[in-house]
Amino acid sequence: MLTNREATLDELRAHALQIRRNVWRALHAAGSGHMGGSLSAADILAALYFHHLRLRPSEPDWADRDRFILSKGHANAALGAVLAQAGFIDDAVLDQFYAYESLFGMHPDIKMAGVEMSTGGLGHGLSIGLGVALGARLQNKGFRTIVMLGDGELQEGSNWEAAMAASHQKAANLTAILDYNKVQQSGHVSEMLTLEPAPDKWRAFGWAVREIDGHDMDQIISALDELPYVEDKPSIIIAHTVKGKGVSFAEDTHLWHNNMVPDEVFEKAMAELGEPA
Ligand SMILES: Cc1ncc(C[n+]2csc(CCOP(=O)(O)OP(=O)(O)O)c2C)c(N)n1
Repeated sequence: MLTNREATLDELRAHALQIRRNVWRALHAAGSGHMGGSLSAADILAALYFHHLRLRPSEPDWADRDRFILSKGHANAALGAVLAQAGFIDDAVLDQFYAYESLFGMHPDIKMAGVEMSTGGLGHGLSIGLGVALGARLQNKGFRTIVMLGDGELQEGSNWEAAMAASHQKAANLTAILDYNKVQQSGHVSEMLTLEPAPDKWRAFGWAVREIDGHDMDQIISALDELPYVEDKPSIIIAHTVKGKGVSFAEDTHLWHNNMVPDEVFEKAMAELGEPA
């Protein structure tokens, strides 16, 4: 089983750094891609795949595995990176990002080992995750379902239908993680269509809410370990993050939501990130 509850915080931080490096590697190979939302999610993905999720990389379809759905599918470079680091796919696949006939595309493809759901059209992951969680209940299975959402993505009304239905169903085996990086494709969420007061909205929809710094590994681990927060409610971790985290020119701006990656940009990004210790 993959879950390694013995991984130290420093080891998890090193995994997160490696995810960020592999995101840039994949995007550089393709020439472009979504860096901002991939980098903001890296610490959470490291904690999920190297601490929390019960998975078997050699048996990706293991019936009792936990399910992780990347609803903000445009961050697939980060998902591919962590799947390679965890051993679901070959490391060499990272150099095939967005290549013709590659399963590692701009958005997740369910045909790739470790990918639970093809996503990319925003606003569907939470409904799908609720269905999976209810399926687990019907089958008396103990696996958990976790869905990662983007803040811009929450402008899709389907999320709120799923949120309502999940609390009505008392789906405590469903967790949402909001990668709350405050920036969407064309600007800051607060200027485009604010989500605030985000925690109050989720509470009003019947969810148990925890707010954390989504780059603080200690806080991420505690938030995951303490799930579910209330016995008969779905939980949401509102993770405050920085879009483009780790590379100064890409931080907190929509300009690096999705961009070209010529050699000089790649080299600058890798130099800023540095090598894992
Ligand atoms: C239904 C739908 N509309 C539009 C898009 C194009 N799109 C891709 S990413 C994105 C912005 C998403 O913003 P956010 O959820 O904040 O993502 P993050 O900042 O975490 O990358 C948009 C509009 C899409 N993928 N799906």
